[in-house]
Amino acid sequence: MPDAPGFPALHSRDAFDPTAGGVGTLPRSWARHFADAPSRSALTTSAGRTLDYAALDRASAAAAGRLHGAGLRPGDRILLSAEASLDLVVAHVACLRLGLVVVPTNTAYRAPEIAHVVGDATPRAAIVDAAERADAVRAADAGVAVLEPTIPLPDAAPPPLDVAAPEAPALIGYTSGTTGRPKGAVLAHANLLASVESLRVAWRWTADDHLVLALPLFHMHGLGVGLHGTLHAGASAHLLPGFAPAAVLDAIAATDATLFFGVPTMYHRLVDSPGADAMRTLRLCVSGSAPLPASLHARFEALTGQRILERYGMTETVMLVSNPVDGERRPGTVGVPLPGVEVRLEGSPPEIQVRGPNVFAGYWQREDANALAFTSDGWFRTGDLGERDEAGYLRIAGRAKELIISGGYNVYPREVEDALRAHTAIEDAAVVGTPSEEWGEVVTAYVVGADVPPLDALRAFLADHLAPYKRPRRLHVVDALPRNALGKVQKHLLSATEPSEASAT
Ligand code: MCA
Ligand code: AMP
Repeated sequence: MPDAPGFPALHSRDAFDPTAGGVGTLPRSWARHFADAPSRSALTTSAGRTLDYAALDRASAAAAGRLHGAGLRPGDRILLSAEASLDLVVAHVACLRLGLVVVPTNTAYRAPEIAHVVGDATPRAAIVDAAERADAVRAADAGVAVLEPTIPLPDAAPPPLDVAAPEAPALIGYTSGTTGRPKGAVLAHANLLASVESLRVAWRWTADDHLVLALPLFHMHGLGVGLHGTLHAGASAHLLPGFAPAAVLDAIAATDATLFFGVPTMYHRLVDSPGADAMRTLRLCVSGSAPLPASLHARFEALTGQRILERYGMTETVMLVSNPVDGERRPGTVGVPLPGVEVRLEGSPPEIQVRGPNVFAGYWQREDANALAFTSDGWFRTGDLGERDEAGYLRIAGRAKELIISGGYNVYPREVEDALRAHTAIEDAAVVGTPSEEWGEVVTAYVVGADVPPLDALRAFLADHLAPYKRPRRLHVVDALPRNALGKVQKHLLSATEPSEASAT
């Protein structure tokens, strides 16, 4: 009997149990590997650093002791905003083992974006790897203890670790969902565990796997799938501080890697890179966070022999739906629900609604948003539109929510419009996503005003307000925005007039 009625049962159902055999939380899952496989490699870097499970246990326990000695207690929020590194991983593992609630925060954020997260999540501490972001945290709240990823605090004996309850909050991921300022999706320990257990089963992730991890560790893809999945499977990952095709290909060749996870923009850059054939040796290449064009799927297969496995997820739910490892992978679809996940298509046009042990319980202190995010019978409304293809696979047919996905990063038009309207020359602004081969979509602004500065000057103006990936890459000055009788901008009319990519700035 399939988990998700209406979808073919394609994933392995090998012993799927959302509690992973009763362990209940990620820290308790990791503790099994600390005890059973101490000398197995957990993390490697291109600088030649490695951490086995025993070293990860020792280093994270020591870091947890220092954080506890400084007064941090279970349930306290701690903002983490740093480039991927062994120190960051140790800090993250320490926080979860201690029962702190991690608030991963994009390193590209500017001061106002950081101030919003600090003001909303009210962290007691922050782990940050750049002076500018440290200053932004302190400016937002002088009471936050700001630390480097090495956590340079006096040593102290840790309290009992790995004792957080499955229902206790583990992570707050900021995401806008539908509209407005980013909201914090509160993921419980049980949600994080259920999702990686489901992936372990469906993707046949074992201790023999070695992942090349070039995704940032401040979003669910790199953190909740790449890092958590690796450590849950007792496997290993090669950490890269950022994405560069040559570094990824070198790491694959040098480390006997078996897995690579990326966003479509990464695959787009890899197919254009010399030596991409090195990916041929991998067991599995996974794509997600944004739609993978079927043409890119085909080009990648021709070059590397790999049929990319596309999957679909959200910050609020971690992973939901995936193409199968063993069965047919269908380009242009995201596959079928993962073990334990239920998916239904409701309304017209049909919205994807989900339920399962991986799905969060609600947004941080946002009862108003929670009332809209869940149906009266308890399903989470993704805001994505879906349909089944002829083989029963789920295809994402569009979005009911206003969201632009550029290079796998989400951009909420409203945030960009507000920042643009703060410019004295701009009377009105509307922001939409327009197609791009490299980025999937690019942020495109339509503005009204007599003396609107050129795009470069506008981007420079926005630099104080918005992360670089949110700043428009295309600009159109128009006489007026198309509005309906209620005064609402008809954005579909704007994107329909977008000139071809060649004419873009
Ligand atoms: C960087 N820039 C971008 C983006 N990334 N602009 C638009 N969209 C982007 N995604 C800016 C840079 O700041 C720089 O701006 C200019 O573009 C050129 O940078 P470049 O060096 O080419 O970019 P990069 O640093 O190589 O980054 C490209 C990237 C990166 C590696 C594709 O965007 C990335 O890591 N994306 C992954 C995002 C991710 O992890 N998403 C998962 C969300 P300037 O010229 O002004 O300096 S989690 C999620 O969605 C759910 C759970 C799911 O399903 O996974
Ligand atoms: P986030 O809020 O950053 O977690 O982004 C989640 C959103 O990314 C989803 O609601 C989808 O709109 C989108 N997304 C994730 N994976 C895919 C995919 N494979 N294809 C299309 N959209 C995706």
